[in-house]
Order: sequence, then structure tokens, then C-alpha cells
Amino acid sequence: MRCVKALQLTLAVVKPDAVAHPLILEALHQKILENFIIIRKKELMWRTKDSEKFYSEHAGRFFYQRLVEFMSSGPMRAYVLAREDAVTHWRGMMGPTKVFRALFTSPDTIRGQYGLTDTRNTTHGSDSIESARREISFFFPEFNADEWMVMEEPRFR
Ligand code: RTP
Ligand code: MG
Repeated sequence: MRCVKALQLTLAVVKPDAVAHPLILEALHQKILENFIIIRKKELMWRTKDSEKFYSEHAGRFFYQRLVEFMSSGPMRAYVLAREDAVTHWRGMMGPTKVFRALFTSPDTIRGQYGLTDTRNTTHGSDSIESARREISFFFPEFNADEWMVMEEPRFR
């Protein structure tokens, strides 16, 4: 009996702090190539209202305003990525949200290596399959996730 694991999609974003540094951007691209199949990729820049909409779940929190300003401060690069357990894998590669924690507990992660502050923390990754679906359509409205998303448990053949 052979176990065939389902491909899963996630959304990864290289934030403005990392896009501003060509060597960091290239290093992150190489890490992505080594770990995922790239399904879509684009460069874009948000207006303030895009940033407010995307992070609306954080509205009212103390870091919301600086997060919104930062995420619309310069170009970003967004990816739709595929592999087994893509959501968890990319979150693991990114490391903890807070840079202090990333530095001391997970120095080999992306945020441990390149994170500047708790806001300027290099990358974004969807935190669940449902978020991935929603966030992919936010960044790639023309992308039909239904043709790709495999929601069920791994199948045994
Ligand atoms: P992300 O959504 O960007 O992948 O990061 P995350 O899940 O690890 O963190 P989340 O709690 O969703 O926060 C979203 C982004 O808000 C900024 N943030 N700043 N204490 C702070 O100043 C603070 N806390 C969060 C970060 O840019 C974080 O990635
Ligand atoms: Mg998050």
C-alpha cells in the first residue's frame, strides 16, 4: 500500500523590509525554490486601504497602525506555494512572529536571520488552509483555488 499525500497551497509574502534588500530577497527566493513548487508569483505595492483590509482582524491592537503603514510603505512579493503541509512548513521556515523570540529560540529561521522588529519581520504566511484560500484570492483574485485546493486528509492507495 502506498501513501499519497495531498499537495496543499499556502500564501507567502516577502514584506517591504526584505524586498528592499536584494540579497535578502534572493536568499528567500532560493529557500522557497528548495522547499516548494511556485504556482504563482507577483510583485505588488499596497495602498493603505489594502493593508487595512488585509489586517482587519488586528484593528484596534496597539501595533495595527504601524503594521498598516509598514505594509503599504514599499513593494512586496507574493507567492502561491505548493507542497505537502505547505501552511505548516512555511510557518516553520518563517519562525516566531516576535523577532526577539526568533533570534533566541530559532536563529535559523527566516525571521531569526533577517527580522528587524516585531513589525518589520520579513515575511507573512497563511496560518491555516482556510486563511490560505482567503489570502490567495486577496493577492491573486484571478486564481481559481478550487482547481488546486485539496482539503481532505491524505488518501491511502
Ligand atoms: P503574519 O500574519 O504576518 O504571517 O505573522 P504572524 O501570523 O506570525 O503574526 P500575527 O499575529 O498575525 O501578526 C501580523 C503581523 O503584525 C505585526 N505585528 N507586530 N508586537 C508587535 O509590534 C506586532 N505584533 C504583530 C507583524 O508584522 C506580524 O507579522
Ligand atoms: Mg498572521
